[in-house]
Amino acid sequence: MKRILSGIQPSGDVTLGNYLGAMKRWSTLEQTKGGEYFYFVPNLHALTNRPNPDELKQKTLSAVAWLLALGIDHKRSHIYVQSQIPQHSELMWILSNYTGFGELSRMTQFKDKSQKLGPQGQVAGLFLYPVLMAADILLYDADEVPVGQDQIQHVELARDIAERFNKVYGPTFRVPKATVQDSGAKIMDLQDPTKKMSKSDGTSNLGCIFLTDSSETMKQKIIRAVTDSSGQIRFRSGQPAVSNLLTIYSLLSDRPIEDIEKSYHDSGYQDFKSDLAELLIKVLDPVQKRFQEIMDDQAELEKIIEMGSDKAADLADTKLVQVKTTLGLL
Ligand code: AQP
Repeated sequence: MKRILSGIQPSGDVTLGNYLGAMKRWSTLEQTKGGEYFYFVPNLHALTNRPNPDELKQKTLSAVAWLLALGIDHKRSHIYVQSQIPQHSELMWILSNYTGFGELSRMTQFKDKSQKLGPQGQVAGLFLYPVLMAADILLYDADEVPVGQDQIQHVELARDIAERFNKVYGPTFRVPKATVQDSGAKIMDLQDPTKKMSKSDGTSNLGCIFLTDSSETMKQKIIRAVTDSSGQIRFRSGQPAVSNLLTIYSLLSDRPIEDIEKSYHDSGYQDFKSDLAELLIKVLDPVQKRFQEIMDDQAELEKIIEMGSDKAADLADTKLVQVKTTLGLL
């Protein structure tokens, strides 16, 4: 049976980019494809930012709650939290010996974040992040990893590591493949459409819509989103801001972009944005309500996490024992 695995980091509040670029598809996959599904919260990855402990705990619980609120069924998918399964870290150490320093230095996300954070933020964890991600994937023998565009390179590294290991020791890991959707794999910042919408940019960033934003805040962010100078509602490479808004509209409404372009052929940006804001609020309102209900019953939420983590830990343990035996580790 095909195994599908993906995760959402608790490095900030979940964004519209996370939702439209990756998470929306996860629940659809669960419903339409025959397979085994693994959705987890990689909270160890979030340590690269040295988060406040209370906030990290809260964001981890919220991330699981969003997975559930967005329609992932904990009875059909394994939902778990990375730090509860120590095998992730142990496999990471093993795999780090099959990963080149040069390979890690070339990771775009490492380069971008290093630049953004400056020397103080350039911790070894940031450098090794893709190896931990490879362990997250290879530990469960995932075949497919549905991600946004920014994570393709990391999944490809996991693939290279698996192939390298298998070549030396014989078939040990399934070789994973990143899958991305045709449209919306990179939702851009509403204030700077040359930049990816990112949760770690912080809640004060007007260019990033968080799923926790109030209807009024969402509306303001859409209305104040930058546009292009042509005044036309067209999807074109020279119009990154409007193209991004059209992509968001299309994903929220499940309508093709050309269809939306036709509907707004004679309209101005103001009408288009106002309709987009209304659509966004309509789509997210029921999800926000479900999220709140889940968060209000923390005992139940923790029970779901415990159950999911227990099951995932069994699978992880079997795999790690296999790897350790292969390597001659007692
Ligand atoms: N802007 C985006 N457009 C499309 N997809 C996106 N993803 C993230 N941002 C966008 C996808 O969402 C999934 C979960 O992301 P993650 O938690 O693994 O972290 P990330 O990729 O590093 O995304 P962020 O939100 O920008 O987090 P920070 O700020 O901490 O780096 C992934 O599949 C990702 O591709």
